[in-house]
Amino acid sequence: MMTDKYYALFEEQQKDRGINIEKVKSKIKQLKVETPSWGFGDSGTRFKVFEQEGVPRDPFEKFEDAAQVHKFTGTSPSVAIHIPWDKVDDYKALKSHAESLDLSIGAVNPNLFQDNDYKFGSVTNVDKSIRQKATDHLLECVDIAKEVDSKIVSLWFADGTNYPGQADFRQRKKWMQECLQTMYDKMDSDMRMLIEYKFFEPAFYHTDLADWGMAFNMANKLGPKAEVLVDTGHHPQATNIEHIVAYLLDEKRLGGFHFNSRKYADDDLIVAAHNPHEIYLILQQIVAAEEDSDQGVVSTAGNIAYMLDQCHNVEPKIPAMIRSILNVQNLYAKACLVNLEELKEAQEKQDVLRAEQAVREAYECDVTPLLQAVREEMGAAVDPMKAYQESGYAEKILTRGKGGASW
Ligand code: PSV
Ligand code: MN
Ligand code: MN
Repeated sequence: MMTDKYYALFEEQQKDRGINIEKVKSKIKQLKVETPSWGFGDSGTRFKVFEQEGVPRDPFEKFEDAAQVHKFTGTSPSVAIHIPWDKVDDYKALKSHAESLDLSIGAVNPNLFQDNDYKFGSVTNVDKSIRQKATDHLLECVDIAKEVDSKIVSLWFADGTNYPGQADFRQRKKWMQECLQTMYDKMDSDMRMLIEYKFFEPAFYHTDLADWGMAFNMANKLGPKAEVLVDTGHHPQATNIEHIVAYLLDEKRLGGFHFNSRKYADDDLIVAAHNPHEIYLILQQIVAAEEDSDQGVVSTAGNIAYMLDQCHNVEPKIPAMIRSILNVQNLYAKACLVNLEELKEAQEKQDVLRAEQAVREAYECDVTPLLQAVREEMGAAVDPMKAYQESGYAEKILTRGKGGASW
């Protein structure tokens, strides 16, 4: 088989570079990336939601579509849910449905932004009864997580203001902490609260958790069950995200990722479509942390919840998810090919060019034969995109018609 010929050559080249290829293969097999239920439904911009044919009509069908992504990639065994978008009468039934499809329910995401009451904030609202309503929803999500055996509740807040003087920053900070503490106290000891930050939108003057430092500080104040979630689309242009990632790893407070790509703002596009090198450098920091001498850093890196947070507005959703998973896997594989000893040596000698070369060289490797071999060994499709496209599933779901679930 052609694949074998190319793989044999690849293996030889990597051995010559001092790479332990069996270790790399086992790391790639362990990489799992969660898909978001909302990425399978119809979505759009504030200008228009374009309805696609065959979109899932309820949470159960979203899981059926997500199962296709996992079936062909072998790399996305869990699905994040968003409440109330995925509200069902019987969460145990949703859990069994997921399991029957070889999936599990991943992070539970509360929604504190789509209710009229939240016009001026949720957990930061000046009105105590609205803060209480927001807290009750957070507690409801902890209960749902317990019911479906999910260990993660993932928080993103739209809270913020549009004008100077609109609200009291310090007061809002205290209210947010108070609400989150109530939620934190209700979580089991093995549960995790992931705190996401974003510097703008929908609020344009200030947001209450504007950056990683604020999320990190909040997590620290709450306790060890709280960690930071890095959404790759939530930074000002030119932010060095890999540095933030390394810092949070070292502080043992990096909980997870929302992967997506963007060109201008929080565009929620297919991860690595625009920024493959940025995602690579982030993953490279993680791979390096996996080899740290501090076991705390190693276990933080090993517990990262990798998730996609994307909306597919004009492209078909299932293949867009497959593409995204493959992109992350591809860049993670490249990151595993950095010769860390060589890099360390170059850093110690302050050899700038050799250090940069060590990081760049791995990025430039074509990992196609490696990934094909890994997929074959995992029992996944060697070419997941092609296999999905030939499976007939896309045609089958057209009977659902238009007007499926939307966010
Ligand atoms: C809004 O910015 C957002 O994209 C956040 O990234 C959340 O994680 C996501 O929506 C789901 O609520
Ligand atoms: Mn996000
Ligand atoms: Mn976002």
